[in-house]
Amino acid sequence: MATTKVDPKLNESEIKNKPKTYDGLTSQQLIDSYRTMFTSRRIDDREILLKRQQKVFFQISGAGHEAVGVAAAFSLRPGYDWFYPYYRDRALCLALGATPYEMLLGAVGAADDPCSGGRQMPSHWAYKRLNIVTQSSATGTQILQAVGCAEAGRYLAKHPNATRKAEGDYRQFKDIQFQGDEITYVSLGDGTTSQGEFWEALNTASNCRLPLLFCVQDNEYAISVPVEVQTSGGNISRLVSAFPNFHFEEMDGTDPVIAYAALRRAADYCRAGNGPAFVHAHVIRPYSHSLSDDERLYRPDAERQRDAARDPISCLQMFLLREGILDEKEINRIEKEVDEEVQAAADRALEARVPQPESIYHYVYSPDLDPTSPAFDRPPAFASPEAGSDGKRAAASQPKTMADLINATLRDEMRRDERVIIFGEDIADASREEYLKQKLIKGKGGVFKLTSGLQMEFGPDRVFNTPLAEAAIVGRATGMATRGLKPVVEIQFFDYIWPAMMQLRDELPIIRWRSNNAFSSPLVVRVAIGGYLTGGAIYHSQCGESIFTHTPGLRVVFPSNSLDAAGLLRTAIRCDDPVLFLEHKRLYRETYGRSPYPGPDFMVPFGKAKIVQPGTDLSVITYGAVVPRALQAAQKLEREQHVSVELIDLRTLSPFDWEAIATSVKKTNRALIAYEDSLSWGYGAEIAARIADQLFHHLDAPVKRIAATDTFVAYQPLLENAILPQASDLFRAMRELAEF
Ligand SMILES: Cc1ncc(C[n+]2csc(CCOP(=O)(O)OP(=O)(O)O)c2C)c(N)n1
Ligand SMILES: [Mg+2]
Repeated sequence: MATTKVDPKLNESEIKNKPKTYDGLTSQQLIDSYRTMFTSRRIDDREILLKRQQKVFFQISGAGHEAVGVAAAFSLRPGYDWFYPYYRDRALCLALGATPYEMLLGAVGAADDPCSGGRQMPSHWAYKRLNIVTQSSATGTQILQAVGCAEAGRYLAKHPNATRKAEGDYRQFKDIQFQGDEITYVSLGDGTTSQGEFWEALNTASNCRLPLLFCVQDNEYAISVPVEVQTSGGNISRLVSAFPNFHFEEMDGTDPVIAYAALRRAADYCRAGNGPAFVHAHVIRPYSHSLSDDERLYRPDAERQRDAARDPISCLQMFLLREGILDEKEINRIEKEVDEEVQAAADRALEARVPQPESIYHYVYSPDLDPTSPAFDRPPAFASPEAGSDGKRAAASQPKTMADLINATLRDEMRRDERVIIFGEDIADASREEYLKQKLIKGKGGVFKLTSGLQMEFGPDRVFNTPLAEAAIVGRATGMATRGLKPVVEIQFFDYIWPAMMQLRDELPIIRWRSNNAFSSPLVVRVAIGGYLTGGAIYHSQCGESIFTHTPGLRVVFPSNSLDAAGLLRTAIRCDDPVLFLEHKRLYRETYGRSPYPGPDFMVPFGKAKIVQPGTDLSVITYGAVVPRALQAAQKLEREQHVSVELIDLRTLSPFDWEAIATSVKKTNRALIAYEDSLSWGYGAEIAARIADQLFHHLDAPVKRIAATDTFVAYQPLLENAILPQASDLFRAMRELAEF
């Protein structure tokens, strides 16, 4: 371990009186480090014991990683900086201010476990007061969120007015704090550097010079897979060294003095606004991966003993003795105190209240703001054509396409709420702003032009293009929303949403639930979806909405016309939950369902279907681009065979309007669910099952579904027509059901 040289500028008496430091750490800080590191290890040991006694249900340790954690905590500020740690960061969290009792509450799954209220495994840290953000078990998903967190800090420093609370929307419930020179810390293991999201995060942190401190804790194993299999050449520092704007450190992370010096330099670099830092800490993993793993199966004794010789706890103990900072008696006293504290904390935690089964539904969605409530039901205020002789007013009263109204709604919401920011692929007018300023170009504003003109009005820090990386779009947005911003991001085509699937399934929708309401990430993901494009083919025609309605915590919206799109998008932006907003490409510029702009306050609540046409003989339940096709079929059936069809447009798929369906089916006694996605396992399966289950006695015919074939959509229009449900298919299905 290194001892600092004394500053040569000091005079002799100053030198004498100046307390000796060790690369900036005082003796007291080293003693505190020892206490924290020892506490961390002892909590692990206690949990292991409790697991063997079956009093806790999982254990993963921070053993071997204690020194780097404590050093990071000394270099950063709890409740000021932001932290996206991972499960080995027990010592970091203790050093930042989490207590052994809090940690043991997590181990037993207590109701008052501050990390998750017994919902997550232990060592999934989340301490709101310390700005330690909830994390999942999925390795690496925290990294892009940390990028978004760092971006949010920078944005808020530039837009302090955005932090103001406002009545009547999510802002009322979303506190914002920022410091201006804060750092975001994110840690991960060596194996996790293999995840694509890690590289996406490095790229954006580098390109945007974000104050983000990466801390890779390299214990040379990812469960049983050694580092040379994960990382070409076996050293991650070498691979990342070409990223511009970074400060790099690679050091022995088992030595708190060396680790502190490196982390301090890294933190200073970030805090000064120079850009991100990458700290590569070589550590050990003396306790196997977790209690479910036995490393003796893949690591020979000699290798394990080599590691044990570098154990940070015993090394620091020897250092303290050698330097005369503590004697044996004092070390024994600290260890005894720690043992007593951990024992007492464990005893208390074992007595703690457990969560009640009824609580499982708490915090799936915001408890504060219900987007199905009347607060989100606001009538349209159309501009009247007579009201003004100016051309503008007259134009506003003209029927507008869905594309126009989505654009207008985004614009009005951005004017109203400075927390709204928009990003995605190609959504800016032009990233090379000078071309716009010199009026050399008109600007793009989205491949479907839905965001056209927004960058020009709101500037490039509120409307910007991202790299072609869907996980990064959603992950960054999630981090920003955790801090209180309201990202409204775009996924260019539903067919390409899949790189973001980890973020959309394992992260965004469950941040609130898994943190027991300590954190939330309300944001909007707009996605161009669907087929009927004549040539859209496999990769520009997909639906697949049921994959997302199957995810608790996510609201899923699918409008069929301009007016609903405007009203539902506004609700999506103002509500307090994450929303997947599906926009059918074929409907963007359709003549069907155009509407004048309904004004800046028009809202449609979620979970309220629209009766497109009332009827008495059968109920057709549908949404999206099937609505106009079903309407056409229903009108023909009425004309030709006097069958009266009640046509229901669900508008939102999660939540959905069961009451409207039930009321209709009780009246007509026949139900057809029509949707564009492939038939099997689709959205209609759930609706059909519910009808069969709950309305069985009201049915005069089997519940029917009509949907696409169980194939992808083909390019050749003849094939496309055969695959997707057409008005003629809907007509036939309705007629058969009416005749049953
Ligand atoms: C995306 C994902 N894949 C697999 C796993 C299972 N898993 C949990 S930890 C882990 C190894 C992580 O190794 P590393 O990043 O080196 O961290 P360490 O545990 O060594 O500190 C694996 C494969 C997971 N949690 N998430
Ligand atoms: Mg590892």
